[in-house]
Amino acid sequence: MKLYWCPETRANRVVWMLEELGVDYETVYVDIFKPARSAEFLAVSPMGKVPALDDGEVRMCDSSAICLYLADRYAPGELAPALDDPDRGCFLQWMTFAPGVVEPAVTEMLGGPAGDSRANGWGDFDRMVKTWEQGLGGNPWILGERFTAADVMLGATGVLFQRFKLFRGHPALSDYIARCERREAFQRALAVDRAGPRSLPARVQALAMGAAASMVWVRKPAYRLLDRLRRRRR
Ligand SMILES: N[C@@H](CCC(=O)N[C@@H](CS)C(=O)NCC(=O)O)C(=O)O
Repeated sequence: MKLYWCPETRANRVVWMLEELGVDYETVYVDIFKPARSAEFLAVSPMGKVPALDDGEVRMCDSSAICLYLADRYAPGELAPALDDPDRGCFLQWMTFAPGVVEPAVTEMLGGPAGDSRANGWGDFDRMVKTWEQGLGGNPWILGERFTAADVMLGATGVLFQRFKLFRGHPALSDYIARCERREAFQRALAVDRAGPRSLPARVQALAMGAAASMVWVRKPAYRLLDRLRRRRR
């Protein structure tokens, strides 16, 4: 199995997933900061984005699709509830929550005043956090007592955004993210990332991310205030 990957990207979700599964894989480094993309890679990932997976006859991209595929294929009934399991529906809902709701809600909140929460599929940051917390409902994992691929998707996304301290004031969510981070497979995935190559632009981006993370406490309240003023005017 070949994983097209770059450190400190969404590819870490799949590395974590593969480590949970304990299957053999090799990583193929793609420097996403350079425009060049090999034809071999583009055949697996038409958008030229990581992660992408080549598993013999199966070639696919997108972290949530890959994690779902891997769980169904290599750990059915364990990391993915079986098709006839009543938890299957909820599992699918949470599998798409990270890319469909968490990512855009955070990007919007960090990037500027909010749009229309009713029209936007992700609602807004507060609705997203509330829903995630309610979903956990005091349980260790999103489906209750069992850890699944949905926790890989949510946990990896949570760890990334926790760097921006976005979940301060949400202890249940912070605890959940810390619990994900403590998993041995997560730690192994982190080691894979840390051992990976880093081009100069990647290092610059990491520095910029660090700076943005510390700025967030200035930007966040300012955007919130702007947003409230806008809503009042509507
Ligand atoms: N929805 C995709 C998003 C993949 C994605 O945007 N990957 C970024 C790195 S985190 C990338 O490869 N960017 C390089 C580019 O767009 O050229 C997923 O979850 O896999």
